[in-house]
Amino acid sequence: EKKIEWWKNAIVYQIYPLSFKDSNHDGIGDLNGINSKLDYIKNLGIDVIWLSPVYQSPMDDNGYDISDYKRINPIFGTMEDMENLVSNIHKNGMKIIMDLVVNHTSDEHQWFIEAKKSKDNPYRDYYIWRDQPNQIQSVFSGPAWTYNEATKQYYFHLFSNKQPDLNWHNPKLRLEIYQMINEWLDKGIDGFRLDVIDLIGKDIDSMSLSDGPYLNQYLQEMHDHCFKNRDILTVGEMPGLSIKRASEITNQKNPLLSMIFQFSHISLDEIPGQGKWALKKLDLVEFKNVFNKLQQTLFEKGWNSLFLTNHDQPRAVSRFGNLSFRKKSSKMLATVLYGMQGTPYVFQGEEIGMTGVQFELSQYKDIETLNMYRDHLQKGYKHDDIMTSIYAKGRDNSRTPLQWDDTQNAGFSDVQPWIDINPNYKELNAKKDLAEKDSIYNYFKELFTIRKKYRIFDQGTFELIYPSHHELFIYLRKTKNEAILVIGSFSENRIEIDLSEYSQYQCLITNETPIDLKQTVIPPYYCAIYYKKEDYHA
Ligand code: TEU
Ligand code: CA
Repeated sequence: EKKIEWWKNAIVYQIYPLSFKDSNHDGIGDLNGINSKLDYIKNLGIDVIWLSPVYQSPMDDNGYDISDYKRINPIFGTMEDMENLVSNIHKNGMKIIMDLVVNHTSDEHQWFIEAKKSKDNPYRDYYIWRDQPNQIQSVFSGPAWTYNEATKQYYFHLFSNKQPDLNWHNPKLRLEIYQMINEWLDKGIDGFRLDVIDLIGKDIDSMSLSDGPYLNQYLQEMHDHCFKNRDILTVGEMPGLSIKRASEITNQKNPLLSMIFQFSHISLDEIPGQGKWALKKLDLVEFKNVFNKLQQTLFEKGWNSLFLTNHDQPRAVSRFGNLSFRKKSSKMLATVLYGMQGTPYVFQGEEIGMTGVQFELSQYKDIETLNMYRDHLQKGYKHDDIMTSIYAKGRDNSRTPLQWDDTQNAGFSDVQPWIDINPNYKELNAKKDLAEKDSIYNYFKELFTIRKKYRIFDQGTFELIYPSHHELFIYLRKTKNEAILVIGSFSENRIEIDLSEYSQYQCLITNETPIDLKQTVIPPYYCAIYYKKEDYHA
């Protein structure tokens, strides 16, 4: 069988360092805290750790506003703590990819401090300046332009006004970025997650932001200067990219990136065109159709990531599962997601079914949430309606500290953390989960073991079964000599369905006692993977 690239069936675990584990009693997660939990991560069956940014930053957007790409933020530790962590991750047979945020810097980056001094400063054109703003709005509410008194021009920032967008049309800037990327790769890290990399080809004046006219040119140049001759994993966060473009960018013949984060499947519970805060009930058939399109379009062409959540999204079980069936639906979501073709991503806490929160407004920390609250209030929205949207889609849902055990502060820290702990930590924590026979962690671990044992997961075809069913997500994957049937129920009711044609398949894993497929009833939030070895047809 042809050898496949290691990152195709590697399991990636995303760590949001602020909220993972505090080791020096300041209530803030840090590098040495991560180091103390490598066994927990390794035992889950993780191959790669994706570390959200730990570079020097004023933390306006929790590190996605970088003021020095070459220094570690002291709140997370020192450069030797970082080098120590990288070497321990490697000693544990795992790899580490870092978060590369190069669409913008912090306004406290030396380049911007220089650029805003005068119009003829050598760094002026590292950023985007105009005499007059256009209509582009910031993702974090308000205009995407801020006036700079000293030089009487506006600068562009798609995110906060402390995150000025870099001017990628400037070849000098691009070369400095490539040099920085190579410095990190030469330190021995194993790749990058590239933050909103779909934006670097933007053309401001034609207001073309995501997937702009220069995207392929700059990605090709970055690939040729940095990634080409290295055995690394690069995953591009590309919220605005179509599935077809995703296939082009990751095309196996000339891949500009190993894979991408595509977002078509996690914008289905918002009113189309009105953004994430305008809530709409998820239609499972739409959800299934998007995954089907992703699987078909990328099959034997490009490569995809498999994720349901991250530090920007709500908790998976709160959004797509059911808290009255928290354990079963956590396992069901993982089974349905990771049974597909692509590289699996687990966000910290997903492996123990952590849930979202419903805080008081004063407890929220995320700039996106706080700006949105003020903006919606000004537009006349009612407090309770705004809070309903924040409970459903606020990023802090996924940023509360990891719940290690039921001691004070959930074992995350021995002092008050930077953000409050989810009040359910006493009954929902890693220690308790691992002690239970129906542990979610141990289910994920078993699922990943199975995923590695059978090649069908990274090579099989994909076909929806009962595609128009509104409560069951069932699909069939096949190679010439194997087949698996993946079943996930999104319903709290028992469902009648005829799957008798698969009654010869054997159950590999399930979230309760396996049902015999001659039966016709699927229990609430049931999930399972059934397997059959096809006798070889010449
Ligand atoms: O997120 C980019 C992005 O698309 C976000 O705007 C996301 O869709 C939104 O926050 C959902 O609510 C990346 C990082 O993941 C995010 O944490 C940063 O805030 C953002 O870029 C700017 O760097
Ligand atoms: Ca700390």
